[in-house]
Amino acid sequence: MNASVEAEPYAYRFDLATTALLIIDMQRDFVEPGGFGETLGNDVAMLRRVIPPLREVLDAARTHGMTVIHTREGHLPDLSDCPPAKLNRGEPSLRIGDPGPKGRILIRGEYGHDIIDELKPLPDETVIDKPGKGSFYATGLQDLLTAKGITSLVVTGVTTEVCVHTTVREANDRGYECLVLSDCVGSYFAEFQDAGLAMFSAQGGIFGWTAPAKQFLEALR
Ligand code: TIU
Repeated sequence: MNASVEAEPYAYRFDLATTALLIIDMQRDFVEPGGFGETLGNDVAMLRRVIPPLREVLDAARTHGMTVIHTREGHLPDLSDCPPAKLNRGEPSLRIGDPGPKGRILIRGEYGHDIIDELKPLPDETVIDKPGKGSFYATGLQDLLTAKGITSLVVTGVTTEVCVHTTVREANDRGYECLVLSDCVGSYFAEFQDAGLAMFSAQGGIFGWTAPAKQFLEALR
């Protein structure tokens, strides 16, 4: 099925068969109180507002049989995949790997590292574990997309200017057509949300397109 979304800077056209919904890092550590995001000094309420529209988009994607891919940022229990530069940056109250209220912070297998219940992956949906901000760095994402014939990505998740931006930039350089759903991505900072969104579609779509969830849902009807 071919569809067209009213978007910035112009219509985003895609084929459902070659498009994946990418949900970035909707993990308890980022969006629930007591996790990594809060230990960095952030207000998680800023991110929780994306949950309802994202849930609607996920339901629609599942109904239409779209490929759905979730990512999680995190590290091995021995931290061998976490560079000291990341571990020590910012002198946080709790470091990656420290025991926190949701288990060891940002460690694979811990409760806080997993995806929130509202967006829990189904058994047939891929979950990509990534050590960095980008979803392509040190993961099997590109091989997976190639194997599935995916050329377009509808991108959602957190945070807009960090993992979402890094991923879209990586994807853009690899030739993927990215649509970022503006109310399904969130930042701890209102000004970064606005600027981050504007950056995607500026200059004729330098990194891709943006549109609110309702325009994407409309296109699927
Ligand atoms: N701190 C922040 O804004 N983000 C991250 O650390 N990771 C993601 O964006 N997933």
